[in-house]
Amino acid sequence: MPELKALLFDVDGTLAETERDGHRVAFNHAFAEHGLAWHWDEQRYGALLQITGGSERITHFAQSNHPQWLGKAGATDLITQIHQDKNRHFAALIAAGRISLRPGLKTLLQQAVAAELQMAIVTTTSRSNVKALLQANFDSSLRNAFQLYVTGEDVARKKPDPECYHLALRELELSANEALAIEDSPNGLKAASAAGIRSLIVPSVYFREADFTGAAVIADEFTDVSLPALRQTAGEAGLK
Ligand code: XBP
Ligand code: MG
Repeated sequence: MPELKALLFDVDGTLAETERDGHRVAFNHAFAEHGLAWHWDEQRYGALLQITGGSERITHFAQSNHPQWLGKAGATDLITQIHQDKNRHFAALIAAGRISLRPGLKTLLQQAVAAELQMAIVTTTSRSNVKALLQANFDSSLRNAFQLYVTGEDVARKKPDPECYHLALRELELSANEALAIEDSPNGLKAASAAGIRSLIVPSVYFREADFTGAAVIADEFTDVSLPALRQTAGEAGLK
């Protein structure tokens, strides 16, 4: 039975509640900055999370709600610009301390460092967003504990496609059953499962009622998770 060698962490919703209070707010700032009377309230944003990737999400919204705007010359470039501006607003919100880490996360990371597990970030958000979040919330020793960062810029297809997880396994030279993915959403679970990796699911606010069939472990918060218990439960589910 293979030994658990690595924890692969998703970012948005998993490390912190970045979606509702961070990205959503930042998208709205960017829309206003571009003179667009678009506003994503909490409920609408929850539905839009089915579409992963910030620029993909804006494009999908425009296709469904503002097709004429999308048909204009230059709309694609404008979406790229709005997305970049959204990420600038997101970084400012993070730097202002508006988003805290999910409870219990740091303790689990410290336990994993002490156990000499490998740790990686496997997200399809932009690299700049990951850097902003980690810079604001982790000291250098915890930041350095992640030996690999796979982000949206590194893949052609975002979650639920497994490409990011395949890439992480290749880079870490691990087989799927030596790693555990830590995710908050059905799209994240699908991505990990499609790569053959088992998941610990810590649902974020938008996914409290979601279907996580196939997860190895489901916990409300990291405070309910300890590394020894995780190893044991994951072991019962096939890891050791
Ligand atoms: C993250 C996403 C991202 C964020 C916004 O998914 O879907 O699009 O919402 O970030 P996951 P960007 O947590 O599964 O990686 O605007 O940088 O895409
Ligand atoms: Mg997520």
